[in-house]
Amino acid sequence: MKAPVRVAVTGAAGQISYSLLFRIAAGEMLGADQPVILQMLEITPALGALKGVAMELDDCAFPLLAGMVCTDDANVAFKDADYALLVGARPRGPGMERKDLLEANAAIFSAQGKAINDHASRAIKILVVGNPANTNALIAQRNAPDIDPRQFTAMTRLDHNRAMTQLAQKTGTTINDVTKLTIWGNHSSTQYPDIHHTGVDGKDAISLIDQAWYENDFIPTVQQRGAAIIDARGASSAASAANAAIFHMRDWALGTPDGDWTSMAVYSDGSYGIQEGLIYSFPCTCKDGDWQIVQGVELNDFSKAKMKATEEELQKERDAVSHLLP
Ligand code: NAX
Repeated sequence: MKAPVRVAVTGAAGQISYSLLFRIAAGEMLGADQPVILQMLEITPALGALKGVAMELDDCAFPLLAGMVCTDDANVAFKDADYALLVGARPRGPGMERKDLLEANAAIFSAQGKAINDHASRAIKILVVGNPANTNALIAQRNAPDIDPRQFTAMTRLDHNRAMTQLAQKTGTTINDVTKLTIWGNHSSTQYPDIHHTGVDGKDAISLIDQAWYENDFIPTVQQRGAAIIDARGASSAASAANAAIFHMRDWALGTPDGDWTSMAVYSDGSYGIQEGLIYSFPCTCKDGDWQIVQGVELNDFSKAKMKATEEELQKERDAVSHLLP
C-alpha cells in the first residue's frame, strides 16, 4: 500500500462535500491503492455539522481512509496538503450585488491562498469549486507566491460533462462515443461550449446537428443548466458537482485517456490570445500529474467572438477585486 496523501476539503459540511468526501475516501479520486487523510475545513458555526459528517465517514469503515482532521483554521486544514478542493464559498445573499459577492469571496480566498502558501506541500494540486470559481482561484493563486501558478485550477468539468450528455442524447449515442469537447472561459453563463472539434462515434459532431440547435438550444442549455437544476430540485447541483470535482482531480493526477481531452480552467499562458494570468477554461490533456493546454485547435469567427466575451467577463471580475490583490 502507498503512503497516505493529505486531501484538504473546504466547505466540508456543505452539500457538495456531502457527496464528495465519501467518494474521495472510497478511492474514486486518486485510485483504489491510494490511502487518504481528509483535512476538512469549515467555518466555526458549522463545526458541529462537520463532526456529524466525520462520524458518518468513520461509520463507512473505508479501508483507504487513513485519518481525518476537522478544523476551522485554514493553517491546520492545509498543513502539508497534497491536494486541496476549495468548495466552501460565500453564497449570494439577499440584496447582495455581484461586486459584494466578489469582495466577500476575495477575503476568503486570499486567506486560504496565504495558508496554502505557508503550510501546504510545494507540489499541491488545487481545484476551486466555490463560485465565482475562476476568480476565486485567481485570488488564491495571487496570494500564494511560493506555489507555481499552474497548480491552481478551477472547475468547468461539470459544464463539460453536461455538454457531453446533451450532445450524446441529441445524436442518439452515449457519452462513450463523444470525444474532444471543450468548455472555454469562465464557469458562468458566458462559458462557451465548443463542439467544432468534437467527435461522435468517429464522425464530426458539427455534421450531425444543425447550427440552429447548436446556437439556440445546446449552448444555452449547457450555460443555464445550473439554474434548471435549482428550479427542478429546489437546491443547487451537488452530487453532479462533486462527481465533476472527482473527475477533474482524477484526470489531473492519473491522466486523460489517449486521443481525448478534457476541460479545465487553468492559468493562461497566453494560448489562443487569452490574457496571460487569467484562470480560463481550455481543452487540456493530463499526464504524469501535469496538465497541458491542447495547442493548434482551429477557431472560426463564431468561436473567437464567444471566447473573447467570456475572457472579458473574467477581466471584469478580476478588475472588480484588483484593489484586494497583492
Ligand atoms: P453549501 O452552502 O451547501 O456549502 C458550502 C459550505 O461552505 C458551507 O457548509 C459553509 O459553512 C462553508 N463555508 C463558507 N465559507 C467558508 C470558509 N471561509 N471556509 C470554509 N468553509 C466555508 O454549498 P454547496 O452546494 O456545497 O456549493 C459550494 C460552492 O460550489 C458554491 O459556491 C457553489 O456556487 C459552487 N458550485 C460550483 C460549481 C462549479 O461547477 N464550479 C457547480 C456547483 C456549485 O454551484
